[in-house]
Amino acid sequence: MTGMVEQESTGAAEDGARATLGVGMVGHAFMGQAHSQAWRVAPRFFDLPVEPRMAVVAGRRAAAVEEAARRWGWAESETDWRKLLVRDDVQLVDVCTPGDTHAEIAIAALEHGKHVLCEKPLANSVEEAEQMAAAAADAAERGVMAMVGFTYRRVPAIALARELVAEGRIGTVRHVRAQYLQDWIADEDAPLSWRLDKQKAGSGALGDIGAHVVDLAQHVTGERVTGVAGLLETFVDERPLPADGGALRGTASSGRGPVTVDDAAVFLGRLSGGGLATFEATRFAWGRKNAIRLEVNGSRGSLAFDFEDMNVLHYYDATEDPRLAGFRRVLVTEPDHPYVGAWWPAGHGLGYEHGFVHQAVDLVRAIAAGTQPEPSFADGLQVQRVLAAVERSAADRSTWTTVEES
Ligand code: SOE
Repeated sequence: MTGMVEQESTGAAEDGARATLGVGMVGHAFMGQAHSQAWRVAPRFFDLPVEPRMAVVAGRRAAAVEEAARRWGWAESETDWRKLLVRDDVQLVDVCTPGDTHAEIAIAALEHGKHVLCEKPLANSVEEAEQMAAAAADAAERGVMAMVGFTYRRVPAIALARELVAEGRIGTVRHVRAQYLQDWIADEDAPLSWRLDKQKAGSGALGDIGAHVVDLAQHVTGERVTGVAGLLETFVDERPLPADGGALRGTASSGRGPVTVDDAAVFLGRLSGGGLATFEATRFAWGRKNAIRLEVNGSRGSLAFDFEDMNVLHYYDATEDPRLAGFRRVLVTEPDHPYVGAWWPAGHGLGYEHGFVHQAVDLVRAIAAGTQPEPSFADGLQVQRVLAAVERSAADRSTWTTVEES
């Protein structure tokens, strides 16, 4: 069955026939676990037009993928992801593998008429991202949808920030200050994760976490980064080999290997509306665990967010009486805030995993409605072009570099 939602009896007489969307997920490490949780929880808290069904998870090692299926609630497991493409009970393929396999899996799935959710960054190169965006455009004509997982868009405070900018509450955007700060490899003896291997990950901090803040800056402002000047640095160029396949915050074994990606990226950007942006992405910021900081200054006010205090958005209204004006700390935990009404009573707060649930909800609703989910593969390609421009600029030693247009 291609791209369609399957009509299936739930077996519960009072429910009658209920439409389901069979999901097949590829990869079951950190992102696979976050996505599993989302597929399981989404239909319980949100009213969905179709019920996601966790049909099958794929992974290369039989014992590990069987255990993942059992633990995370997948009905079956497979050791060959290609088997998912020919299963009638899979309508959506969820790609949670390292970047070097995104293009192959996503394009094959789209060609087999499966909707696709693909982890970020979309690909390891602009060329691959172009092929993926082209495959997605073709598939969309057949009603088959593709979405890239820039999950932080679905944090309620970020969604609220976007609404406020769109409503004109801070006026014309003058500045964006965007940082993604982590410290999980600040220790020089932290093992060589696959995220430090260019072959697997494409780039380092730039693609892994810089991609998120490029997407967030563009998403919140509704603008595009049109040009950049950047620096990339690798502080530690050799590390102990991992004992456990290169998991995030994994353990080291004996032997050492080269780091082939950037450890940190710093760049300036010009926004399509004329504003200026600064970006910083690093895993060497001791004490910063997952600090995604976004500040937007406009002609009438400012907004500021930090993921380490993710239920809060700071808002400054420059039109207020100057004697009383000041940053307002908005607790984004009210039923009127984006996504929040589906969860707990006001004030009880959400966490990291909820963004993945909201992503699943928005994707399922778009598929059921036959509309293009966002961010699309074209959006993922555009972010990839920004990353590539930063790499070119850094290689040329800070030459101003225009971001290519599609
Ligand atoms: C590792 O830096 C990582 O897991 C990223 O790959 C994710 O995209 C981010 O959400 C958390 O950190």
